[in-house]
Amino acid sequence: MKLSPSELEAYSENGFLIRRQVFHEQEVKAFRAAADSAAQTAKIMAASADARRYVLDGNLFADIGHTTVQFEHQENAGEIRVIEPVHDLHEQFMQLVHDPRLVSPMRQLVDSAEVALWTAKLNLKSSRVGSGFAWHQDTPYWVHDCDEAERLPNVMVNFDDSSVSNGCLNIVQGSHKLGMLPGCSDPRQLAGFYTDPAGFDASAQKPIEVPSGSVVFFHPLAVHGSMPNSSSKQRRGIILTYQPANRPTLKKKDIVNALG
Ligand SMILES: O=C(O)CCC(=O)C(=O)O
Repeated sequence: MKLSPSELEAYSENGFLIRRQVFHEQEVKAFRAAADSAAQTAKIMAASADARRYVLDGNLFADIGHTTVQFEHQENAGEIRVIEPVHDLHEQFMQLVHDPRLVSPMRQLVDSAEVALWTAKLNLKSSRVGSGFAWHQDTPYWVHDCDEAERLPNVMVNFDDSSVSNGCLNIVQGSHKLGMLPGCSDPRQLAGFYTDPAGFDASAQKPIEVPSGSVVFFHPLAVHGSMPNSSSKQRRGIILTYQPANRPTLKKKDIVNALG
């Protein structure tokens, strides 16, 4: 399960690395069911009296304890876009945190004998209504909570076949080498979190078009984003982010060392 020298070389050159169909069809079916069930749970949580609801750039968010649920824009506000963290909302996702197919490569990418979870985001993108995500790096979200934000590699597990038409992840090849880039300065409330397009070459973008069950490891400094889902097919996936062992998670601040 370890990454080969050529895979490690590709990751350090490109800022990402794809492994196709790592999870087989039965496992992927279970992930899809878990995603749908977590979304139902999150809807109930977001409607509860404990939820703190707010709107940023036209999108409804709800914070329930340490969990943040982000809904789709206005007219599709019944649909969930992101749940973070999601690993403790479903046993299937908790097991995935410890799966050696993710943990073994992560030990190499984090450069640590043992690793812990940093955060886990469920990214849902419903057919026709699923929104895009503008170009961004992850480090600006994390630098205030972690002294080593460059040591927080991601892995996205794709639950559906992912293509440009259903809004697959897009990564700008080599952009992780540019360091932390300036954010945008337009009137959007979250503008500062989106990378200013003047700072990188968007023509180097690579759409991660992969069959379900495939995984993509990517660097926290890699500029990435996605287009809206214009197809009749859903695009669901989870992004798990790891760190050296014995460090607290981003939001709940508990320690979730990976067993795999
Ligand atoms: O779900 C997507 O479309 C992109 C996800 C992403 O870029 C992120 O969660 O950082």
